[in-house]
Amino acid sequence: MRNFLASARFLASAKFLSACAAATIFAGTSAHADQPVEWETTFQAPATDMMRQIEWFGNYTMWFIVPITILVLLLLAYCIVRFRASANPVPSNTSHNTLIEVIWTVGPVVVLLCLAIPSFQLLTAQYTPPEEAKLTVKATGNQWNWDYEYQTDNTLAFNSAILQDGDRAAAGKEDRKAYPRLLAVDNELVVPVNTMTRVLVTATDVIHSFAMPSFGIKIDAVPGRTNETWFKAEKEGLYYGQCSQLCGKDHAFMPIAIRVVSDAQFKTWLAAAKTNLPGANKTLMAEVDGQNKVAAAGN
Ligand SMILES: [Cu+2]
Repeated sequence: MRNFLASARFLASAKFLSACAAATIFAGTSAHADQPVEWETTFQAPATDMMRQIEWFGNYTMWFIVPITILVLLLLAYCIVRFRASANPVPSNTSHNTLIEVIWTVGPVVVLLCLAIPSFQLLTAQYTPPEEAKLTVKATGNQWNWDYEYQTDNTLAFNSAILQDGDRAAAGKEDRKAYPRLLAVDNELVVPVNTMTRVLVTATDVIHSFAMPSFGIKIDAVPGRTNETWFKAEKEGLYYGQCSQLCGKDHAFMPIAIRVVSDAQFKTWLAAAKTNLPGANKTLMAEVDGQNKVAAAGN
């Protein structure tokens, strides 16, 4: 109870309000796309059409959940009060009522149909890429980092691990808003904007899961098996996800970072990355973070 009161007080406190305000301002001005924010109760902003559909379905479902919960609560309360032993000393012997039985059978069937149809449509859409992929990358989960491989003319492969605090300065990633603790990585997966991207997902040791909330993708990385998912990011920026399958002691420390850039930036980066990955990343960061600073200043 004391904990509850403490959290209630916190919710009402200025600290919480200022945290909300800060989060709103951050979401509003940041050109760094999406990552979790404190006290978040909703999804991250969608960066793909698929995530927009998932978000829609989540909200749609609430239109059934909330009224049903309220109805059941009211019925329970009514029965508890109206038919309590003291007010109702002689209980009814009724055992059947055809009308009520039809209602409580047909009602749930209709509700389930209303949920099942859009749900299956969404599921089908997730497994049906609307067009042929223009870029294929392979993500391999390891305990506890990711290997990325670009299936382009000359294959590009590199490892992506959590950014250690000691390496921030050398990597030029000291801005903790853009490169948050536990989410930032040393080498991001770079992809072009508005490009159909296929992701082949596998693992070397145990089952991991490749998940990117604002893209609406989450798929298991299973050793000896290749799973496939896809996304088409609509907005440039830096997106964060995490391994989403318990995979050992450092499960919480194998983030996924995807940097969505323009087509031209991607081509330049890809060409440079094949010979010098750290150099290519630095050049790209300088360009993108420079643009963001201009955008944040309101120019
Ligand atoms: Cu993992």
